[in-house]
Amino acid sequence: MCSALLCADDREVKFYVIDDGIQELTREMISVRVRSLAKALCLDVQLKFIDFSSHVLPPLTPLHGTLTAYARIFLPSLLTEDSVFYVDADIICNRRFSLFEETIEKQPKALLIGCQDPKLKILKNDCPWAKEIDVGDHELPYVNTGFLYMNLKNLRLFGLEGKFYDLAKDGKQMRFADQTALNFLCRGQIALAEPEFNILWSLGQGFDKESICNIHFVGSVKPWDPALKRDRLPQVLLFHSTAHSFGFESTKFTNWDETRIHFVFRSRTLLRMLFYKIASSGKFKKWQLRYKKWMIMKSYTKAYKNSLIERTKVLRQIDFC
Ligand SMILES: [Mn+2]
Repeated sequence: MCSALLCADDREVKFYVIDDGIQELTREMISVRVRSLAKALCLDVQLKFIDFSSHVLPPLTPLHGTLTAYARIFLPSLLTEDSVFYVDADIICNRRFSLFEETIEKQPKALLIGCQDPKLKILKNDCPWAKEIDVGDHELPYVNTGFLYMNLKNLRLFGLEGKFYDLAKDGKQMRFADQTALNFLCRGQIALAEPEFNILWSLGQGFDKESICNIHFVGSVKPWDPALKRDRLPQVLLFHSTAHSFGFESTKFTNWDETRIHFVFRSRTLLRMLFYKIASSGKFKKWQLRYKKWMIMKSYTKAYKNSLIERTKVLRQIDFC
């Protein structure tokens, strides 16, 4: 939320937090942090927690153990606004929201605007109802629903919730929860935005993006997960250093100099596999460690540069209370 605030261009920002059982203390902490940052940035911020825990849902496939992901499908009735940016809690925003405006203007009728999912790409790759639709629709772009512009006005007219309830009745497994449902239901009425608004970065992956982008920590294990043993992964470092820069106390964040690496090496390319084979033979332990450190450092610094470079300029002037 703090990172999203820094990417806002309007003086007035309204946040709605989908609350599916956030603890009172955490809610307070979120309010204090967001309000103090807004004050420092001279922004007028409103913050509301929407209780989703009492929402009655049909039997659904959970995502990462909860049904909260489906909440965005109900935003047309939970909110009164005409449109909203939906942003997952596992995203660090770096890209100004105003850069999205041109896309919205070009696609006034679209129900949703999102970024194409780099892995799934087209509808047929995640569509349990593929047999019931036109073959032509199989090739429609498939978006990741972590970052979405939702035209709530049009979605109300479209009757999204009613359509979703009908869909849930057939009991088919929705592999990616709301994402599976939204891509199917809104097919043909989803527009694409620049991929930089939602760059997926899962644990174990390197980072090679050159431009300022929103970073989405996908996967069931998140960089802040206390159960995560590998706490020197670039994603973990980026998350904690970002939290640190916003004034959150972060026990895990340390400087590079202090970093000791215990990192399960993962690689896809043959060359790296070969290198690993040689390096793990014991003779080359020193090189193996250096190589790992270099890999982590490269990914982390690249992600850090591409994400915080603009923000740190602002943060230096902020005195957190
Ligand atoms: Mn997510």
